[in-house]
Amino acid sequence: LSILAAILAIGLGGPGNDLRRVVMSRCTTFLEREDPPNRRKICQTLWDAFTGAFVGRDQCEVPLEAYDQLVHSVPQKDHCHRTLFWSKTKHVVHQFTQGTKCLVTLEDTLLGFVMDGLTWCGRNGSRKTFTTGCPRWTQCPLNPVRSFWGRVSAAFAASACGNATVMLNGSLATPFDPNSTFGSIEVKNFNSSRMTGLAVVLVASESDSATCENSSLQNLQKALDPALKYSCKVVQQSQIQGCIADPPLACGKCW
Ligand code: N1C
Repeated sequence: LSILAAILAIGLGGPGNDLRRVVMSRCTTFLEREDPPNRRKICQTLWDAFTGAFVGRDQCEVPLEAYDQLVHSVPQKDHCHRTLFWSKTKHVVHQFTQGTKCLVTLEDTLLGFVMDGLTWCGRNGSRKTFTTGCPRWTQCPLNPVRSFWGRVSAAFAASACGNATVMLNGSLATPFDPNSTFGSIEVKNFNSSRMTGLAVVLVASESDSATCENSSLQNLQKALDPALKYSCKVVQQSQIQGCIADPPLACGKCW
């Protein structure tokens, strides 16, 4: 059996095999923590649904719906009152969620965890997966990576319930960018019968004059269903770092 496996590995060698290895190993690592008995089966299903979305397709013609099956094929948990969205604050956000375990971002769920930082695409008429020579984010709108994040972000936002949080970058002139994934996809997929409110944490550094009166935040407020309770608070980056270094016993006591 191992000889057969070796021959198969050589036969399937080259681009794509690495991607499969990374995806499968991240998937099993993630599920180890949650420990469902059938994780190999779940990860194989994930890989099949994932590659089904883009293999054999032109690398600029992968619609968001191509990932519908992937989104529906993996188990999803509810994170009431714990959902954390972000835009242009990725680094501090993930330091925070990993350090405190208080809130949950898309990268703390199976699909986000597995695909974070990866690049992939297919080619017309090829059964292979590629990780180089793929379009960049802005090169064409319907590229496989961008469509993936669009589709899973929509699902993540639609599943949010209770009071959700978003960390925005207070050092920018426009902390709420309507063209970002958060602004163009997540906000539009909030379900106000599941969600009760959105708490904006405007992450500021000492040198900037971030305020909740920023006009882009007024636009965010206008874009929300009036049924959602909106709040905003400026929080210094140093305070978040302090919280990561010394997590409070009760989540929610960081700011
Ligand atoms: O465009 P953005 O931010 O507003 O997207 C962030 C928003 C988050 O709330 C996430 O739920 O959308 C979701 N999301 C990811 O989880 C994610 N992980 C990695 C969106 N994009 C994600 N990436 C990569 O970050 C993606 O490849 C793209 O290049 C950036 C978008 O980050 P942004 O502009 O700071």
